[in-house]
Amino acid sequence: MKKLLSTLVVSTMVLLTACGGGGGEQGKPAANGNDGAQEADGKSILLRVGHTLADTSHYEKGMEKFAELVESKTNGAVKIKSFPNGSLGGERDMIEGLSVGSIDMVLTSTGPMSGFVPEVTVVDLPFLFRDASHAHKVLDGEIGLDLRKKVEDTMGVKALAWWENGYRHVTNNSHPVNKPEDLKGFKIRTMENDIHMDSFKAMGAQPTPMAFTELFTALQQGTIDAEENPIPIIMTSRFYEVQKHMTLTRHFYSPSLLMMATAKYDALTPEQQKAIEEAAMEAGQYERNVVADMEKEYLGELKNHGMEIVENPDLQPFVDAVKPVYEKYEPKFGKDLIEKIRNTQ
Ligand code: EAX
Repeated sequence: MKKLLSTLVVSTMVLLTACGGGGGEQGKPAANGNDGAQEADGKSILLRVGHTLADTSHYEKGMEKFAELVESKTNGAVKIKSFPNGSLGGERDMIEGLSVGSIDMVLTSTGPMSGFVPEVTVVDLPFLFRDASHAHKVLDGEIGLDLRKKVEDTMGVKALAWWENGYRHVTNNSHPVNKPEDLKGFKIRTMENDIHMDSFKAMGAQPTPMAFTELFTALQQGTIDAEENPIPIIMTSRFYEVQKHMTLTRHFYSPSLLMMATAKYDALTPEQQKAIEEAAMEAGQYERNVVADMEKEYLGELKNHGMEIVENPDLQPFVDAVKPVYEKYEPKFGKDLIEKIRNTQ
């Protein structure tokens, strides 16, 4: 019932947004027979992409590049309109919306995917990747392709490309965190992801799963003590206003997936489909570089905003603390796959 309700809410929000979005009439057959939404000119197809981050975020910078590439590769026949700030709903709701056709495209982290395609959350295991370039090699290789295919087969959507959210770090409003024991008793917001929740339980905290769209208010009201997110989000979603401390724990590498409703994809010509796929890949590479630049640039700015940052914690105690998570999930994902990921050079 809850799921149905949330889907109805999303559909209504999308319809209201769509009408208010000035994107032309919803559903009017396109000049080339597509059933996509029309631009006012009645010639081009408008695809709406939802995400939860700020309009100054790495996701939005990637979206700007994606829109530019799609328009140039299709000579203006297909246009992209980004809806940041969770304006089309939280990630779980938008993912649901893809499957019921109320959302054209979504850029989401894999976090909330555990309820849809549990297999894809192998990438959410703690301390799995050596660094971002290791993660890129895995995601851009055979393993990443298999995971995208798994998403497509399970959900009946197009999983266009791996983008990046980034390495996640713990923030809190109480004291510096130098070791797992310092997390004891923290009510920490996590994504709606079993691995993330089990990891923080193993580290001694009390995980509270919550949609990103509710997070800032929960921090502001103090209903949770801590959260974890990449540096670009802590900056562009202004968490420094409600979190005093950060420790660069790098406990999860958080990839993102750009997905598209199959009906919208199928309504495009083969040339337009190829253009969308190429643009998604190229914009994803661009967006990863934006994350790297923001991580360098924003650490100093967060200090200027008053955050106290533990930059080089000893991570070994955190790695040791989450060993039970691997004992629990290795049988689920398969030891071979985890070893294959770890050994990718
Ligand atoms: O995908 O929910 C989160 O903490 C994510 O980092 C955010 O929605 C971007």
